[in-house]
Amino acid sequence: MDKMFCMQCEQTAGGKACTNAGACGKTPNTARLQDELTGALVTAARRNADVPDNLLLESLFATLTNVNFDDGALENLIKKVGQPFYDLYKVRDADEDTRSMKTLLLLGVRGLSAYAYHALTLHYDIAEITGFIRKALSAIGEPDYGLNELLPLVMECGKVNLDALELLDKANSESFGVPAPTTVSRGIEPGAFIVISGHDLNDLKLLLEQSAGKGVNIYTHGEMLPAHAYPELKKHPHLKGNFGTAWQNQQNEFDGVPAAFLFTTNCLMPPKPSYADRVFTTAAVGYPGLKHIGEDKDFTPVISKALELGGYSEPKKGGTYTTGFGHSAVLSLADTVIDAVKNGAIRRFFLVGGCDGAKPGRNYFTEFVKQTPGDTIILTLACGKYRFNDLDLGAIGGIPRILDMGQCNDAYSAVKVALALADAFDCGVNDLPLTLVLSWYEQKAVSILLSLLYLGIKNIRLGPSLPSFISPNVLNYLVENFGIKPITTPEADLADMLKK
Ligand code: FSO
Ligand code: SF4
Repeated sequence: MDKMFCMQCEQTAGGKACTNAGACGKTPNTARLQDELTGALVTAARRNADVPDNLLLESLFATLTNVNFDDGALENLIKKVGQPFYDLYKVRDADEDTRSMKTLLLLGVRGLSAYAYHALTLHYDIAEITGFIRKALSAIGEPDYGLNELLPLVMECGKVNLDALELLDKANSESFGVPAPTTVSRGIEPGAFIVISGHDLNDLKLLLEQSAGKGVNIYTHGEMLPAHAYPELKKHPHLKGNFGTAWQNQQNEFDGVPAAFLFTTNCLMPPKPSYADRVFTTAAVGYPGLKHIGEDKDFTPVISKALELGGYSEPKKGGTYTTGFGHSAVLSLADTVIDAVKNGAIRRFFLVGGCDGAKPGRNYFTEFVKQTPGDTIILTLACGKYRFNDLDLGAIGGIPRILDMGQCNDAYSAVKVALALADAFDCGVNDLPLTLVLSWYEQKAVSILLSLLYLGIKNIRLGPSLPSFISPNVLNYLVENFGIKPITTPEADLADMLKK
């Protein structure tokens, strides 16, 4: 009972697996309950048992890194699924490559579930997506499946994840308007305020509506920054700006701040006692002792807490960020971009995106971007952008050199732009002057990587380290078929990329 086995994220202990306690703060009991919940979902899928879509997605979401640490909430989900535990250790007894592929499939499905969950929240039809999730979970429990059966499912996971991202892109822009380039203040005004983190734009919308006229300002944090670009969200005058940076800095950035904090999704870290009394969770997120906002989405306790704390009495100065370069904003510049490529003003695009994390090796991404030559454009998305989105790298013909395309789910925007450029230049995506340099941390990044592989995108650089659940043979397959490479140094990698 005091042992665990979890290797699902990049900060896993010793680069191998967390076996005594999670580096994320997860206890062995929480890890056991998450295994049990996953096992119950596998059994349900194998028996065709009736598990409603919202329960299926919320349960998988609750097993993602930095989402749910609350044993009571996990026990409740297990009870609701109501199926006996399929012992995941059976999967762990399989040969190394089968284990690796089943893990890749499971983690891809977990990431996919998070995106599908957001689309479901906005009432979009996810039946085909959940149909695939059930098929994949059933395959994970299939004792006779080996590489031949699992590889097509892993690729299908990439396809279905792309479908989910496309659906979510449609859901977000139909619900909140088409995102447009927006400058976001990093300063904090005097008075009560709430900081909202995570990826759920609908939670932000509800919070903005419920807090309107109550004397409380709202600031985004981490992956919520791109919310400022959506017309239906930014129309609220009390959505003031962005507080802090990426998720892994929260324990320092929240320390002693007189504001309420709301976590709508990952990435939640164990809160310090100095601010735990003011942190709230909702949806799949949970942590023992923190107040949870239930399905009624009544954010009154969050608003009351912010008013009670009162905020700062003096303004806190800060610079600005620019966000909102989704596919429609970038493609509205298509003619300028195409001309700039043709006349040599733009030599190459780099997509430097993905997750952030605490490892010092992640400075690579800051250094990489700093060293990119002035005739290159950096497309970015997800929380990894905080490594460099405060840099002023200037512009090329009026196009800023750093274009923030949004959250991790906006990877769809990057794909759409890449496909449109390939079309305009009458070539394949792999023939474009485009290199992908991705940072990964957790399972959503795994599902996005699978989508890129499904699209046949080659020569992706991946860092800061390769996933520990990839066996040598599976890695060989990825290297031989997709040319995936680990990052080395910014100097060497840039020299290699610019040779092409
Ligand atoms: Fe980051 Fe966390 Fe969006 Fe992730 S906040 S790390 S890949 O959950 O989802 O980019
Ligand atoms: Fe370790 Fe990551 Fe699992 Fe947490 S989620 S227990 S840090 S591998």
